[in-house]
Amino acid sequence: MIADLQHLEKNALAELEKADSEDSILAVRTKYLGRKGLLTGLLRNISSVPAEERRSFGKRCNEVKELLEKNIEEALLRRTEDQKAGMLAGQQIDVTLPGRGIRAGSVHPVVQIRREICDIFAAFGFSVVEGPEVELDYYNFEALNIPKDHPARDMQDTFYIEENMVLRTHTSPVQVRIMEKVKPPVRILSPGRVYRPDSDVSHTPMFHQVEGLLVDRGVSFGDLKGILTAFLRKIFGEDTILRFRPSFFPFTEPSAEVDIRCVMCGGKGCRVCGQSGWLEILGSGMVDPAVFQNVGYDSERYTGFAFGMGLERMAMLKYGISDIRLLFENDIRFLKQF
Ligand code: 2NL
Repeated sequence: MIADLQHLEKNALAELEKADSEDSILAVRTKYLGRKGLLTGLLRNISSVPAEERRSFGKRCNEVKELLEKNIEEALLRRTEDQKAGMLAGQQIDVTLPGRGIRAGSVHPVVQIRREICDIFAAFGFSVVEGPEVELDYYNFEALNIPKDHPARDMQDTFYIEENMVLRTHTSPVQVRIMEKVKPPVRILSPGRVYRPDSDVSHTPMFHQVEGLLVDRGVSFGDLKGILTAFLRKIFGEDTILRFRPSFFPFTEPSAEVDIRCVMCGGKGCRVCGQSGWLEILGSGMVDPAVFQNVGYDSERYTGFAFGMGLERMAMLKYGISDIRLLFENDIRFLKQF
């Protein structure tokens, strides 16, 4: 047994000497020190050594084991050092390769269109204002002349936080809060997130909106048409054709929906415009006197117009995006195209 051990030690050290790769060094370790290794085997059979020699045999075994472990560790270390030295000597690093670029992000299409809209209205003299997304029932509905039995106030159409508190369904409450604080003239634009419990191919429970409001003495429906026409032509091109179509909102009277000639088919009729040749792009109207009364404005003295639009829809039409869900998936391959 002692002779076996000496033999084993000699062989192991010789094999380690020859091992020139990490794998071959590790193979030596497995062969001698592994669970089924040769040295492990010798130790397991220690009972076949005469009792009076067992102590010294065991001691020798441990010495060999420690020596092997130390040499293997050193061999591995040497390998790494050799590798580093090789790299530093330029064997594996080609310093003439171009550096790895830092990938720049891109601005989300909804943010791009929001900035574009805010810039256009800022040039018209509008201030950009923001407000809370969790809103009192009063500001989201009551002050805007939306009656208690209106379908918009149904549990199905609004996220309720508490009986009198909701996730805002539009950004109009921001404008109501401003009107409570400042006297006319008022020219404001309120972009932001809004929430409605719809979810299907063309609706997401959270989306983005921009609303605008202008109040002053002598503001007419002609001013509404002029401003919105100038705005839409800046967004969709100077030769954009539009139409104003009668509509209804509880907070405006009269109200109008604004359509543009379909950007996809030019008016011939296609899938995007549902064969009508027109695309609904925003809602608008003259502020209802009831709203002015709620914020303490004298509706005999002041008139105003307001409008609202969905940003996802604007971005989809402007950039030719066919599915609203693409705007929410955060797939970089999609987003970096804009
Ligand atoms: C739409 C329609 C609209 C308004 C929003 C408004 C705000 C105040 C007073 C009166 Cl404080 N009106 N906002 C008016 C007409 C239409 O939005 O289709 N939005 C996506």
